[in-house]
Amino acid sequence: MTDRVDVLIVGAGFSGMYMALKAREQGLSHQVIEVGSGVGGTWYWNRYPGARVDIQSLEYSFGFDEKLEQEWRWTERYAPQPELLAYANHVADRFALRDAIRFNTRVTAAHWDAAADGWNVTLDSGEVIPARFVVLATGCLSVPTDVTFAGLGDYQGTIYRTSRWPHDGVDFSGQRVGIIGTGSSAIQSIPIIAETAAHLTVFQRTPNYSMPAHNGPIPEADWQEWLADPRAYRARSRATVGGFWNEAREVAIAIHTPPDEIKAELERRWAWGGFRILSGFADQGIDPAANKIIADFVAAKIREQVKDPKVAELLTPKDHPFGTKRPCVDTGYYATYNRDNVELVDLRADPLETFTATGIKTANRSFDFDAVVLATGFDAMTGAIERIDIRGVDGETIKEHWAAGPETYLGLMVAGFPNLFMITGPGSPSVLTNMIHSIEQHVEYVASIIADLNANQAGRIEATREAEQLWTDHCDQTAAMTLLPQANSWYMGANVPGKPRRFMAYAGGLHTYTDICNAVRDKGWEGFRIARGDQVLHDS
Ligand code: NA7
Repeated sequence: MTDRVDVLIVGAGFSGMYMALKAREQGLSHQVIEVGSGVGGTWYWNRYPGARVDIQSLEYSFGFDEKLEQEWRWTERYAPQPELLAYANHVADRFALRDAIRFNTRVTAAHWDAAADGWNVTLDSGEVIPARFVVLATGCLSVPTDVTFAGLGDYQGTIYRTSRWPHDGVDFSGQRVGIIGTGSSAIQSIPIIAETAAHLTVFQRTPNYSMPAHNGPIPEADWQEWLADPRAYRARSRATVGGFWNEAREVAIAIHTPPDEIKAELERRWAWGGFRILSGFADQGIDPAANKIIADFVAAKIREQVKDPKVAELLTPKDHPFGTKRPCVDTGYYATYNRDNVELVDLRADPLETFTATGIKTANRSFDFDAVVLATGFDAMTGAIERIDIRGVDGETIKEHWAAGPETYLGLMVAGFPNLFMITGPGSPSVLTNMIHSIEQHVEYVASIIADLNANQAGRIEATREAEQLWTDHCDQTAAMTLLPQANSWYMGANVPGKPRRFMAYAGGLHTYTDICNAVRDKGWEGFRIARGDQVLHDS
């Protein structure tokens, strides 16, 4: 058995790296275990063409260190994956984090050891590392779904997954390419693949809403506004629902606004680009009538961009309200369907039956491909956590605990699993927000819990079952006030057959969530049980 560490961190993405830094600042021994061969998490794995961030890069960056903030310059409004990965590597180097990270290693199990008030963490090498605290920084979209298509094994061409893209890239020149999926990964990669492939066939099951990024160099005015006072800019962003600056108009109600005013406001936001259109009217996410106004506006924009009205119609979502599946931000997505070498296949009308040796057969047609790209998504939020054999105080696994859907306290802890923290876990608002701001909030909060335990010589903290139930109910009720549960989205677990349906994120916003966390702390860690050996120090 290896020497015990204070904190074992699973994952070396932005969460894991920042957690390691916080552990070091507190003088805690720590070890990061990372299955990839480098840092960066999402940006390490998702190297598909066109991959880029959907939040302005200015804000999609750490705010904990002013020098880091001043020395890093993003080249584009929405940074591409190579630049985001370079940033992750820069953070690792600048804060000398690599020595604490063991790469190419997977955590397979973590079992609670009551006698030691800690965890025995097993690696795929068989090595066991005892740890006082375990922090799961495993990411929300890190495990691809186990999609199985009939005949997949017979296919003689090359299969690529957007989330497991070859590190040296792929040259599609002259190739006949098929792509399955029209989520964010597909919507970002389709325009780029179409530029080089001889022919691209897009297999769409559900159309998605996408807004233009209007990407390019960061406008000077935006830089100046940012540089004038990044602290104030970030504080303003963190005080919003989404954790990014989007000119939210919380008193603007679409159903009480004259149509010409609505149109002018939506046009202005469309011209700015990205997610800004989501925050123009406060009733958009809760009132079907208001939502339809915005959805109709975006549908008209799709029709404007796509020359063939039949294709435009197929690309227009019909089965979910606007914004209830994660909307996409694109560069030239819809216009790509005006190219002669791109075809859209509607899998609802012509279902995919099987892969063949040379391609794909749908009910009505056969297609030959040199390569097929699977942009089929992730076992979101719970996938990475449930794949580790985590056994708590009663020997129950987290997967068993979540049999009816994930239940957590504040998205940070699970009852019966002491000293085990999740960063951006289910029940956190993270996937509905600027991920970096959520990560910073979670990591700083978890670090403050550990510091407080150490200051009081406490050995153990766990969420009470009552607090977990209350938080889970609160998450369910908050989501139910919105239109979000109406979509068959990965937020709902609907993209994974057999996965329990529950809206997995906290829909109350980053600002509200942060206030709740601070109130919990100010009330002496309400909802947590804190103990030293057999002695319970705090129970509420
Ligand atoms: P998404 O958004 O989950 O998209 C996956 C896409 O793949 C979606 O269009 C799915 O259609 C489609 N899909 C999945 N399985 C199948 C099968 N079996 N047949 C046909 N089509 C299928 O994943 P992404 O990687 O694009 O994006 C994930 C997140 O990353 C994104 O939301 C941002 O937060 C960043 P469906 O909609 O299920 O009918």
